[in-house]
Amino acid sequence: MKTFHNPHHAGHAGQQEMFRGRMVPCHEVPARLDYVLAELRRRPLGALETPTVSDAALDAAIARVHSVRYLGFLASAWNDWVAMDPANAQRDALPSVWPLGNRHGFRHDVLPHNFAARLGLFSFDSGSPLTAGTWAAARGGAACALAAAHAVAQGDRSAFALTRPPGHHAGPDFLGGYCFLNNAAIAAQALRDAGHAKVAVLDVDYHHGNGTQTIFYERADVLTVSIHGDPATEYPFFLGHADERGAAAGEGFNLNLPLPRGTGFATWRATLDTAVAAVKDFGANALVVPMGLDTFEGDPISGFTLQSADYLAVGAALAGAGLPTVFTFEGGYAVDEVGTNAVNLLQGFQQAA
Ligand code: OKP
Ligand code: ZN
Repeated sequence: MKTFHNPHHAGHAGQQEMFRGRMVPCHEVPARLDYVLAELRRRPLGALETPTVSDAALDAAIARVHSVRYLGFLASAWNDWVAMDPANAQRDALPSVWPLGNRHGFRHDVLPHNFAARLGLFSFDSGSPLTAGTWAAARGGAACALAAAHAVAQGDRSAFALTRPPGHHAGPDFLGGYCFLNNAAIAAQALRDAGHAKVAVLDVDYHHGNGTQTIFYERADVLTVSIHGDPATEYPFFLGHADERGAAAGEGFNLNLPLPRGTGFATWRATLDTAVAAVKDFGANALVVPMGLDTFEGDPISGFTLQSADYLAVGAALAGAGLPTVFTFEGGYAVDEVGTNAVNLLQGFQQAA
């Protein structure tokens, strides 16, 4: 399989995230991607490329998933942050005030002039620093997702969008969970637009893909499935329960498979079989896999206990869906092992496909 990697990723390098009342070093660091790329050079699965999609095609693909007002905010966010105070050029932008949801009377329709207020309007946590290179990195990642979708639409069995920051927590008009643009959703929509009538998204990251679920929640043409830590105890907490089945035309086209913290591979693997069966029952023509490796036992912020060798079997099980497949790189914070685990999964897929 071809890998499209993001040459702008390292420009997104947050210094710190807010965690339980103090600032801690970011888990989502540039080295994560470098380790995966190094492992792909050691154990090649196919060509390593950077995306060559046009700016116009990229803007159009991003706008299929995200709102105009959110994209306008993101494109000028760093400049607006520095314009607040020149000293901000040395600091990441993090939100500190939010309008909460629709039960609280706060208005979401009026765009505040104050940048800190706008940052709060368009975000849901204080763990996702926005830095000087964030927009270029996120846009470069969307280009990887679009290029991978194009490769698969043109007949490749699979393709890998190797990028950071990750994407699956980003919604139509919000950032959070280290995510700014939803790469998996952009790939899924691009596959739809290339003529695949039914696209499934099977999210195997430890954390529920709330952004992807929300983007497609009322649609019957994109099935979203996610296996993740139970939101009763695990981030992102406020979405990802089993009773969320989709709404309106999308009723029945969302499947959440939450598992308790501490779950090991036997149970996780059986749950993956349930997820793959749902993708097959749906009659998908193409598959997108938001590929988080934070289900690994050694992950510092997660709670499942998969071992490195298990990822070979994960990839083989995903190949069992028998579908053209785009992988997007999501979580995985045990940096030393993330390259091995990612390439194990992709190699397991490729050998079984
Ligand atoms: C992004 B992805 C846990 C803090 C949680 C956010 C986690 C975002 C994960 N101690 N902070 O899904 O891997
Ligand atoms: Zn995750």
